[in-house]
Amino acid sequence: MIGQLEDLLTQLEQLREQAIAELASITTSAQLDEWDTRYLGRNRGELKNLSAVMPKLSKEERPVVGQKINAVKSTLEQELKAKREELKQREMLQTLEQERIDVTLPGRALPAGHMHPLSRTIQDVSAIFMKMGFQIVQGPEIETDYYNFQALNVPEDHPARDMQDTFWVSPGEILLRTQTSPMQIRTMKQQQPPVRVLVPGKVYRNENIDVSHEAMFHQIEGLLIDEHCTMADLKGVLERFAHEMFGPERRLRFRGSYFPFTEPSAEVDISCASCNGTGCRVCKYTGWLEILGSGMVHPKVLREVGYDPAKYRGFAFGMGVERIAMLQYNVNDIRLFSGNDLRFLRQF
Ligand code: 2NL
Repeated sequence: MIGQLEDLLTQLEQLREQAIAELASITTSAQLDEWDTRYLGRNRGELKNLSAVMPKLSKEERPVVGQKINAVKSTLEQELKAKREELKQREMLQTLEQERIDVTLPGRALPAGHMHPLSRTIQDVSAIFMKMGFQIVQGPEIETDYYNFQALNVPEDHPARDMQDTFWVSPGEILLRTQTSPMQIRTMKQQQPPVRVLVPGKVYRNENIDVSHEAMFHQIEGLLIDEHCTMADLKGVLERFAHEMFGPERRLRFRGSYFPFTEPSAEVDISCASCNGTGCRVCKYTGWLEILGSGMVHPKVLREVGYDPAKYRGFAFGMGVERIAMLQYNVNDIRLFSGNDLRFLRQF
């Protein structure tokens, strides 16, 4: 029996040496897992196999072999733990090496977009009037007949009220606003004078589409109400606007006109920038370009919003944003603004 015992102890010692020798050549976690199963595996591990003889040993032999098994097991477990740590460090270094980035490389530029030309024009016009104390307000595009027509003194038989010219949501009642003035009516009903507002926004008219007409376009309307407001104030404000917008050398011309909501009314032209007023193709040989419509707010409109026409006066004006942008950027077809052709848009 003694011979057998020594044999067993030698086998255990050899197992230890073999396992440690193999460990040295292991380079991956997967190989290490295999090693773990082969030597320390609870099911068919080499150490477990050698332990199987234990029940056959004598009472005296058992603790000797048991101690040796425990010693080998504990050594191998320690070695395993150390190797795991070593591999982890090595794999980390490898990852760091592989995923190395050059932080000094130039970045990839994201393609930057820019503002739509109509938004630019709205912003330019708004900035000029804001400097003169106007507040920018916006309102609903779906309106009632009352705010769009009745409150603005547009008579029952006015061509604008024709069922053909307006987009009705429910005929005679709800509509797509044909101008931004309904928002000015709402503003006046909400506050007492003085009022200085500028209302940019989309408006809708049932037009035959051509180079200068679209069914949806943009308008900017302005309104000022105060005591002692005269036509001279209207002219001064609009001249200041035209000079800031189109240049100080532009001259202005006020032509008598008619709108139901203003009295008197005037259309405003600026001298043509292409020919300086001498006549060319741009101004159709007139020397002048129409930029907006304007007038003194009709007393009926003032009374309708609850203002006393004997105490308060006001002026109002309206301009088509597309028309202004066409003059500003020399564009010859209104449809380009809503066409979203990038070859057009990228020019701005
Ligand atoms: C044009 C003419 C205009 C107005 C709009 C207005 C608004 C109120 C009262 C009185 Cl609340 N008037 N707006 C006045 C005159 C002309 O627009 O040709 N627009 C493109």
